[in-house]
Amino acid sequence: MLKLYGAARSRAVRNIWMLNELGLDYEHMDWLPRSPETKSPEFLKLNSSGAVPVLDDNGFVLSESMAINFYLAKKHDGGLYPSTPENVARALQWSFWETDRLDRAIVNHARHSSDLPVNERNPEVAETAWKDCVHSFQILNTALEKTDWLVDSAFSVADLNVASAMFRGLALDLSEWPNTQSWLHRCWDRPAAQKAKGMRG
Ligand SMILES: N[C@@H](CCC(=O)N[C@@H](CS)C(=O)NCC(=O)O)C(=O)O
Repeated sequence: MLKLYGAARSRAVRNIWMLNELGLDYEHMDWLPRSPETKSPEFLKLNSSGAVPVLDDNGFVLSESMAINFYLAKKHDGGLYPSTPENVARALQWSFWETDRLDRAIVNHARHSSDLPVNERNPEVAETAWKDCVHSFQILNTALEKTDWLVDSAFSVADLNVASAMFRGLALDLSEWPNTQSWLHRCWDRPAAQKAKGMRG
């Protein structure tokens, strides 16, 4: 039985979306980041950093949300794992790019412009993060000029990994980057994504 550790209000939402796409049954350990459960010795044995998400596939334990999605997409045939080495590499390229350039920026922007209590917000952090986000929205906009999807001609793990990390972008006005905006909504309109979104409460 597959077991996923991590609440939908964490990066685990990416893996919940993937599990939904693949129609897989799983046991959900609905734990928030930094919750007491994630500090238990049992969980620290699975991931010594204490971070979620973590996947346990019958004893094969994996952390890192992007890696978990590549593993699931490869193992279970849902048409989301690219079929050529070049396209696998391209999907990895986009996933690493997202983690490196956008993941922290989009979270920092949300936290320091709206999520944190007003007295904990730092406008300078929000502003720097926004500049990084804008740069990334432009890169995506250029990549999506002539295609609906990031890799090849169909939705894949690449779109899922990047779009899921851009969850907060759904609430932003991205009309300056129309290709990015329409792609983001095209991805999140998928039933598997909507189901994962609904679990965020
Ligand atoms: N790069 C990791 C990041 C994991 C991560 O930072 N998870 C956060 C929740 S979204 C967490 O558990 N933070 C608490 C901690 O690190 O103690 C991934 O994509 O899985």
